Formats: sequence, C-alpha cells, structure tokens
Amino acid sequence: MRTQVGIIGAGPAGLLLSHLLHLRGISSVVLEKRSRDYVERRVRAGVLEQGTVDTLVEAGVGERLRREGLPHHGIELRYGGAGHRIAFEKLVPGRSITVYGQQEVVKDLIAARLAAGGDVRFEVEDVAVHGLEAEPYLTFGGERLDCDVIAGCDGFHGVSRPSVPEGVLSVFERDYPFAWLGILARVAPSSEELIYTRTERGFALHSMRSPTVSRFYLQVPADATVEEWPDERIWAELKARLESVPGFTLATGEIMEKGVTPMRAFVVEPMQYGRLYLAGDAAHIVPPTGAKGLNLAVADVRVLTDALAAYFENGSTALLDGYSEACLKRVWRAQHFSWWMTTLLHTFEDDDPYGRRLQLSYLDYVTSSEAAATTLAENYVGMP
Ligand code: RFL
Ligand code: PHB
Repeated sequence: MRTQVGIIGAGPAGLLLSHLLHLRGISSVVLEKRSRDYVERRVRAGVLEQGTVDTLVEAGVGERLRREGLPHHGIELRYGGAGHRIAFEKLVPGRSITVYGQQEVVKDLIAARLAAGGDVRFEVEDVAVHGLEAEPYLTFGGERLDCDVIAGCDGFHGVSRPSVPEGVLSVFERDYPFAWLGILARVAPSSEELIYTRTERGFALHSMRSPTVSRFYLQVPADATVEEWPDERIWAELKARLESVPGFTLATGEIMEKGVTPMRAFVVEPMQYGRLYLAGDAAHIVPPTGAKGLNLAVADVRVLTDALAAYFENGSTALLDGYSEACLKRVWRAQHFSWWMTTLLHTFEDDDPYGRRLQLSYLDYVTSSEAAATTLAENYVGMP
C-alpha cells in the first residue's frame, strides 16, 4: 500500500491534516489506535480561538460549528470576593473565541473525511515507524504503508516521538504539583461567560458546552482519583469556590462524565526528524488553563499543510525544513501564557504569604490596567 502522507493518530491534528491535504490534492492514510466511537466521545477542550474557527470554516467543516458554537466576547476572573470581566470587544476589537467541544470538531472532521472517500482506519494495532532517514514506511497489524512523509499526530503518549533516535530531540518540561478534575454536567450554565476563579481552596473553572450542558474543572492534588470525588463532594467544592461572590448561585445537575488530567508542560525541539513531522500534542503540551492545546495543534497543521503542498507541488523543501522553527514561535508564546495563567490562578502548597500577596497584586493589576488586561485578552483569543 502506498500514500503520500502517512498520518498516525485521528485526533484533531491528524484528521485536520488529512482533510486539508485532501483539499490540496495530496493523498493520506490516517491510522488510529482507538475506535471511532471512542475518539468521538473523548471529552476534552472547548475553547476555539478565532484563527481555529476561521481555519475550520475555510476548510468547509465549520457548518455545524457556526450553528452550534457559542461565541464569547469576554471571560470573568473571580477572586477576593469579586468578579472582573476581561472584555474582548473593548481590548481586542473584532476578535473573540467560540465554545465548541473538541469531540464535535473530531466528529465533523471524521464525517468530512469519510464523505470524501478518505482512508481513516480505526482500531489499528501496533503502528511502528521505519526508514525516517530516506524511505519512510509504517507497519501496523501485519500491513505495510509506504509514504513520502510521516506525520506524527499521535498525541503525548504516541509512538512517533519515541521513534526518533536518541540525542536528536531536546526536551523542555515542567510538572505542576496539582491536577484538574473535570466534569460534564447536564445543567444549564450558571453564567453566560467562562469564569476562572482563584480561591484559598484552589482554582475552579466554570465552562460550558451548550445551553443545557456545563463543563467544570477543580484544582485537585496531583494524585487525586475520581473515586475520591463522589458527585456530592464535587458540587460542594464547586459551590465553595465559585459562590465566592455575593448573589451568585451555582446550579447543579446530573454528572455525565468525570476525569482527572495531570497539569504538565512539555516541548520537544526540533519538531521534525528526517521524513517525520510531529504536530499537536505529540510535540508539545500545555496546562489547560490558557485553553491553548487544541489551538496549537490546528496552528501546526496549517503550517505543515503549506509546507507539504510546496513540496508535492514543486519539490521545494524550504518550508518543510523550516517547519519546526515556524511552529515553535507560537508554541513558546502559548507555553508562556499557559504558565502565566496557571501561576496566577492556582494555589501552590509551598507558597508563602509573600507569594500569595504577589499573586493577588498581579490579579489586581490585570483587572484594573487596560494594558495588562489587553495582554491577557490578546493571548487568550490567540495571537495572529
Ligand atoms: P490527541 O487529541 O491526543 O490525538 C492523538 C490521537 O492519536 C491516537 N494515538 C495513536 N494512534 C495510533 N497508534 C498509536 N500508537 C497511537 N497513540 C495515540 C490517540 O488515540 C488519539 O486519537 O492529539 P492532537 O490531535 O494533537 O490534539 C491535541 C488536543 O487533543 C489537546 O491539545 C487539547 O485537548 C488540550 N486541551 C485544550 N486545548 C484547547 O485548545 N482548549 C481547551 O479548552 C483545552 N482544554 C485540553 C483541555 C485537554 C484536556 N485534557 C484531558 C488533556 C482540557 C482538558 C481536560
Ligand atoms: C473547557 O471548556 O473544556 C475549557 C475551557 C477553558 C479552559 C480549559 C478547558 O482553559
């Protein structure tokens, strides 16, 4: 079997890459370890930057996103007994975010690939990467797929990054001493906009998916398990953290999904080796506080599509050679922003009273200075 681009992973990065390549007349095969049902149900990100929405709409997969996505023109920062709005319409005119679940993006992309006769294979076992220096090919479940280029879109735990020879990649990473417990609940959101809350009990986030489904996150210890968090405990803790301003009542409902996500930052440089190009979480992850992971995956794929199109259309390797450098600028901006939001809003066990005062002083600055608020807003909606 032969294709131009062998893609490992049917997450947002792999599926979008396959779709964009198809629009440019380039063939690909996507190999995914999990079932279609599993990837379509995996609850993860929810905030799409303007640039991500534009990419999906221009690629013809934004019809349902436009209909069902919730445009947001601000977020609330809540701390010290008061809420403060970061108003995108004033600070970054014309730019906003859209709340639309990652698994909805994945569903839309799978539907588009299958409608166009695309080759997306689910439940594929033992994918392995070979011949990266000259003649790349993939093996899986007893089959062989020859290709010109391999795209490693298989997330943080995939096989593509570990297949690069030792000593080639530099790793930059940071583990945070806490995790996020995330839930999806059948209840109307108690706020029209996202609320990022800092309290002495820890961080909490009120997000949403639709007018009838809400999404919440709680800062929990790094070793927390869902078993330790029965529904009543989750609602009590969310109320204790979010009902920290007078007059705000959190509506509760049936919890449909629960999960614990470690908080970690990770980057490899370069994001390529020989004929292998890494995109999305395979190359970098951020703590979710800045809502950047999915958006970075989409940005990588945009760059990689242009580079591959130049290569297949006229044999030019200049863009492919510069792929990693082109992506890493945005990656490091998002790393810094995610670290900054995380540091600003979470409680750290080893924080002394001095550290807490610094945190509160910075929150006061961000919520009172237009310059500081603009820094937050332009990073949150996404740098051009
Ligand atoms: P994915 O989505 O992990 O997809 C990788 C795919 O590869 C498959 N795979 C393999 N396939 C074949 N062979 C193998 N050996 C394989 N190993 C793995 C996997 O099954 C999977 O289908 O990576 P991708 O495409 O790079 O997309 C990245 C995003 O998923 C991720 O960055 C975001 O979800 C991060 N994130 C958020 N990003 C945002 O932009 N905004 C947010 O609001 C946001 N919130 C979040 C988040 C991530 C979270 N979790 C659970 C990590 C909230 C949470 C809680
Ligand atoms: C989400 O809705 O899942 C979400 C929103 C904002 C974040 C992270 C996750 O910063």
